Order: sequence, then structure tokens, then C-alpha cells
Amino acid sequence: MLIGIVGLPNSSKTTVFNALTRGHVETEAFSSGQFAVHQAVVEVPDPRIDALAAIFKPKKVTYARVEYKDIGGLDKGMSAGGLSGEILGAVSQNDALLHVVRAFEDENVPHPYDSVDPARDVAILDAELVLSDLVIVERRLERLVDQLRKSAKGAERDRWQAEQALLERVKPALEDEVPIRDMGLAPDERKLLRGYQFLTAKPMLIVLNTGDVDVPDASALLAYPHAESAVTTIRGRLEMELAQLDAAERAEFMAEYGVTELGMDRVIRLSYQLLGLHSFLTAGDTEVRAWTIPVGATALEAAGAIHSDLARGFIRAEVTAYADLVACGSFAEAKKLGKLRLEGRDYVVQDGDVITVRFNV
Ligand SMILES: Nc1nc2c(ncn2[C@@H]2O[C@H](COP(=O)(O)OP(=O)(O)OP(=O)(O)O)[C@@H](O)[C@H]2O)c(=O)[nH]1
Ligand SMILES: [Mg+2]
Repeated sequence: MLIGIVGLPNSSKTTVFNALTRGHVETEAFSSGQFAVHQAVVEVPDPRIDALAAIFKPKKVTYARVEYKDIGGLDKGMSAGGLSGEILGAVSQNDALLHVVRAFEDENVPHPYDSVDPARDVAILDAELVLSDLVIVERRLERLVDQLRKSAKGAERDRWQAEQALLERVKPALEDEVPIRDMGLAPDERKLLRGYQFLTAKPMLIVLNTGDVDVPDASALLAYPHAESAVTTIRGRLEMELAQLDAAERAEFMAEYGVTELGMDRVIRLSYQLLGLHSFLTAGDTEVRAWTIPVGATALEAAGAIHSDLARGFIRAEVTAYADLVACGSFAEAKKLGKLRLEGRDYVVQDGDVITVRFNV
């Protein structure tokens, strides 16, 4: 899972990136406005994995992973000719975008538009993303007209015409500043567009940095009625400082500041929801591990996520719900109490299922 962090200059992107990744990238009160990318892989905290590790005492413990990219350099007016080059590449190669928005007052930190106004800043960046997509659609439509006039025949012609018809619908909506994720496109239409990596087709998580003020209800600050989107708040600098402490110190500080859930954990949970993902688990004395799969994936697909051999030679999946396994303390006990089920290839895997695949290749 790849998540790109975007936002206006000096909006506190790098601060939030550090909070999410326990990073130590330098933050500055004056933005250079330059293109720059910082990247880090983070283990997704999962108390279920910790509990299973305590039972199985495996040699290795593996959490699910998320990769964050802090992308500096976006600003108003950049998409006039379409985003291009490195910055377009950095923003488009993500499964979702995380838009960091300044919602804290601090006279020592200049704002590029001179006042703190989250709704305005969100609108500015959204307009840039829409415009970037629109330029790509327009260019592609011009090329399609050419291609259709010149040579296309048969199945290829049909494909290009279908693409043209779809882009002709997408274009006026983008002109009205409607993001692609709001257009209610059918799954096969979304698939047809996937290769373009359109920015407004990506799930959008808005993170409002409220500074030292705790605002649990993000909707009090921003209404964002869009599909595949969510809004949350984070106390940016505080969370960055917390992230940089070791676990014991962190627990102490969290108690002191009344922080019950780290923004990082909330952000990861929301990202999973937006992307339609969840985890199943594997447990044994060699490894306890979390695996990320789409909600609705079957036992066969889960087996394939582990290794293609397991999918190819799939016989059955032994499935125990996480809570049952922890209550029983071992697979043997779970089996005795009828909590271990044998499921076939079409079984729809549930979040937290602990699975052992029986296979034969
Ligand atoms: N008061 C206050 N200042 C903060 C907070 N979070 C970030 N800042 C400050 O805001 C300034 C900008 O933060 P950065 O994280 O560097 O912002 P950025 O978006 O990465 O900036 P560029 O990459 O240069 O565009 C720095 O001086 C931070 O210390 C916060 O929660 N409260
Ligand atoms: Mg930065």
C-alpha cells in the first residue's frame, strides 16, 4: 500500500510524515517550495499480532506494511499545462493520497495565502488535481481522434471508441471540478481508466493539523462530502514528538496529554477502509504474520497472497477467528472445541481470520 502525502507549501506535510513514520526529516518555518520526496515504509501496528506472538513465540514477527511518500512542491497554478515530470510521477504512483491541511495558528509559521483557512486550502489543491487530470484527458482525446481516423480496425477500434466515449463523459465533469471518484463510474469503467493513474480517482484522506488544540470531530472544521474520502485531525507537532520517543516514554506522554489513540493509528485505519483492504493472519512457531487483502477476497486469493504455489495446489483452508484462537490458546484446543473450520476456495475471508492453507503441488 502506497500513500502519497500532498499539501500546500508549509502546510506541515513533513511534520505529519515524521509522525506517521517515526522519521526525523527536517521541518522548516519557511518553505522552499521545491520538489522533494521523502519515503519510508511503516509497520502497521496490530495488537492481534502481538497477542499471537505471545502465544506462539515465533522466530519472526511480521506486521503489514504501508509506504508513505512526503511529496513537497505542489502549489496553486502548477497544473495550468498539466502536472508533469517528476512531480506528476510522484503523485500519481500511489494507491491513495493524504492531503495535509494547516489548521493551526502560529505567527512564526508563514502561510502562503496569509491566513489559516482549511476549506480554501483544500479547494485550491483539489482544483490542481482536477486540472491535472483534465489536461491528460484532453490530450488523450486528441490522440484518439487521430488514431481512429488513421488505422484502427476491428476489436482495437471498438476498444478505442469505448475509451473515447468514456473520456467524453469524464471531461465535462472534470470541467465542473467533479473529481473522478465522485462520478459514479462502473467498475469496468474504472478499470478502463486505471492505466492513466488519474489523481482524482484515488481515495483521498484529508488530515487537518490542528496544532496543539485537540479537535476530535473533524467535521467541525471541514465539510467534505465526496466519495472515497475521509477527514481526520492530528496534533501534528505533538504527534511527531511522540513518534520519536521510545515506547515506554511515549505511553507516559500519551497519558500526560490525554492522547488515547495516536493519529498515526487512526490514519492507517482510515487508509485501509478507503482502499477496501483488511488483514488475515498466519501463526506458527516460525512466524506470526499479517497479510493485506481486499475486503471480499476468497480463501484461494488469500492463499495466493502468501505464495502462488499455495493457490495453485490449494486443497482447503483451516480457519480460526482471531479471538477464538486467543481464547483457546492453541490450534489443537481450538480444534477440540470446534472453533477451527475447514473452508473451501470460495470462502470469503474475514478480517482477523487466522489461516493455515493445506496445499499440494
Ligand atoms: N505551531 C505548530 N507548528 C507546526 C505544527 N506542525 C508543523 N508546524 C511547523 O510548520 C512549519 C512547516 O512544517 P513542515 O512540516 O516543514 O511543512 P511542509 O508542508 O513539509 O513544508 P514544505 O515541504 O517546505 O512545503 C515548521 O516550522 C513546523 O515546525 C504544529 O502542530 N504546531
Ligand atoms: Mg516538507
